[in-house]
Amino acid sequence: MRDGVRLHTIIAVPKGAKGAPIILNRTPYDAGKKFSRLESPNLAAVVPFFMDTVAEARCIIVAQDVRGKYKSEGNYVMNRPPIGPLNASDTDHATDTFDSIDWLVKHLPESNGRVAIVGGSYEGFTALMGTLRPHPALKVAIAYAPMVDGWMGDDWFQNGAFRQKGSLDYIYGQEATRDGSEEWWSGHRDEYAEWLEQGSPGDMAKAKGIDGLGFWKTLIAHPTYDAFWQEQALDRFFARQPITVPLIIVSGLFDQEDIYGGSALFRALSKRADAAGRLHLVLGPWNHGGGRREGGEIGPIHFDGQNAVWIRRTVVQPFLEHYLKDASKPDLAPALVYQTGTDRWEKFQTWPAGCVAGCAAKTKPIYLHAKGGLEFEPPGRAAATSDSFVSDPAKPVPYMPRPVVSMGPESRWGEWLLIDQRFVDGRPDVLTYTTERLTQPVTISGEPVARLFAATTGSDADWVVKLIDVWPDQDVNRPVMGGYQQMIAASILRGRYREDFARPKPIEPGKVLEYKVRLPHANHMFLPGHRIMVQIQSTWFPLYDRNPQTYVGNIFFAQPADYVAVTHTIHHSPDQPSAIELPVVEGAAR
Ligand code: PG9
Repeated sequence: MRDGVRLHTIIAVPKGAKGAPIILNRTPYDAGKKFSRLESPNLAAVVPFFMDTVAEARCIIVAQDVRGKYKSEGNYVMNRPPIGPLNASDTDHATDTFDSIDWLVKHLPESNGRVAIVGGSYEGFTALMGTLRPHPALKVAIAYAPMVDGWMGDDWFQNGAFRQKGSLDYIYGQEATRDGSEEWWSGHRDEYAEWLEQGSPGDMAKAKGIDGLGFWKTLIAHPTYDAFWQEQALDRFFARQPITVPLIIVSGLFDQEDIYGGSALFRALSKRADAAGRLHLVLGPWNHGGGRREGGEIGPIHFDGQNAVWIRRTVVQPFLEHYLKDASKPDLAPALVYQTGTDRWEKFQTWPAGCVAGCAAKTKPIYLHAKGGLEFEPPGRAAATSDSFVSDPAKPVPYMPRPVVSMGPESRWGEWLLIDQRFVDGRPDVLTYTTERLTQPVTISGEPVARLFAATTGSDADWVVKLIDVWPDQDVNRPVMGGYQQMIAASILRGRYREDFARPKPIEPGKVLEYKVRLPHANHMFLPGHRIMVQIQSTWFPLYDRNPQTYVGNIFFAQPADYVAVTHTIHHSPDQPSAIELPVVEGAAR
């Protein structure tokens, strides 16, 4: 690199290759592992799934350890920010990509001098960073489920709630050693029990000895959406840059790690003139990594065939071939989004507030009613105009059925967003609102937004909102789906940020306040015979840290006495009509 640091780079050149494009992947997860999916002489079998088509196309495949990881030299910085206010050095992923490409095109006579950068998640982040001040040989980028904003919804936080399980163990594995040889350990099968014993995230960090690690210290110094997060949010950052490299973003509707970034980046850039024909979004029925494998199912939920393989062959590969080999330009819609419920792909000119030709997507509130009702009509004068529940941090609502296992062979981490929600339905601290059986389909396309009128006897609170498709009581084709409560979109908001993500404020006990909870994007048809359901709760444990419900300066260090059981109240009256604004598509064909 320009500062003399050497990056470990593995180059796979197909035998006899001539005039071959270069596919570059820059990883914090061991470049060596990129060539060991299977033990095979067939390159397409050896490389990761998402490299199958480019391997079959006999491209040169290059994997590189990012600075400071595995066999690369230099110091490691988690998600190293671009050179600027957050990075005073003269190197970042952009310069390291530029220098690496410069070396590759000058030293690989088998190449045609054209490069694509491709990667997923963190590697999607490094791929996007590679398009900043790009080398002229970089012709195209593919970012699968890129991490874009770590506070709004990718990896570390979601609307201010800390995604503790998944972050602390990740930081430990990523930062404790250069070669990832130190793994998170646990004396519990049930993560729910382990984290409940520990108390706050700060207690867990101390117990595991990670309180000295760099990124942990960074996290606890930036619990709010301050300049540290805003400056490096790639949707905000790239909105201030020209679109220099044609890009396809391939993200998942049920991505439990980076559900926010792909759509957010597309939304930030897609209306610009320099995006036309050069920026595309694919949103598929995938969990984290599903778009980089086959894509067929998540747990018991089945989707249409090997849809991820189909996307790579019919969308990604032609896009790459156009820019790498002068093949004809594929006719791609700006956004290609899978419609769940009907299992078909839809082409959109804009996203979100998506709408295929000839219809109008508009938000249509669906209101909470007394007695657990849910209707498109606002609530009238009813006997009960609110529902209350005791939120007890000592008995938090699990985010998956216990024993909660998110690592190892029993892990349900990849499917938890689509687990049947009946495991919490009926809990006294989970409010459930349901429509009658639908007689007509209801189609939503875009971003649902919940508006809750809520009060608490505490001085802080989290609000979890889950939009659910309830299957008919009996499914004749797949009995396991009878009555299934399938989450379509769900999110959490830390109540202290209700007015300003950067400026937390205590909640005045007993005061009814309005909370806006933006849910992940959805493209779904609720079919006749199904019901629409909304569940509201205040913990999602141990994935998210518990809100002590006493307002404290930094929840990372809440003390045992701060955790108090309080009563939350959700209002559904004509004056305080809690509802979810659904992006309903009128006139959508079944
Ligand atoms: N979601 C993982 C990650 C991305 C960025 C930062 C931290 C973690 C990943 O799969 O890479």
